[in-house]
Amino acid sequence: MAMNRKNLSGLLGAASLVFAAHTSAAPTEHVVHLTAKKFDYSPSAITVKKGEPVAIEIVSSDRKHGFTIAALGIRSDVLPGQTNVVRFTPQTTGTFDFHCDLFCGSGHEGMAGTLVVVD
Ligand SMILES: [Cu+2]
Repeated sequence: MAMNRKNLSGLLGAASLVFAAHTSAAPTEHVVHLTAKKFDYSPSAITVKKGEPVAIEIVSSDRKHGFTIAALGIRSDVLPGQTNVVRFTPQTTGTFDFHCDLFCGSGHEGMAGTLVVVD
């Protein structure tokens, strides 16, 4: 009887391992690399899919910038010397402007790009 219980818990352990492996493989994140510098973003246009989780990894090659997509309520500081990650899952298709919202010099006003969300 004790033997049976041991076998049963071994079986349950194996089952939960399979379950864990399955759930961790779930939604794949679309990673986008974005570089910020005076006074642009590269690339300046990003295309993502509606309903697909996105991680925008932003690196500054000079100074502190900002990154904001006002229409989606998304913003982050972009600090030099680190990867600044913005995560979201777009729920609506369309074209959304993003721009730098931290004054970074005389070209700051034009530091912008577009996020395109497609079906
Ligand atoms: Cu700026």
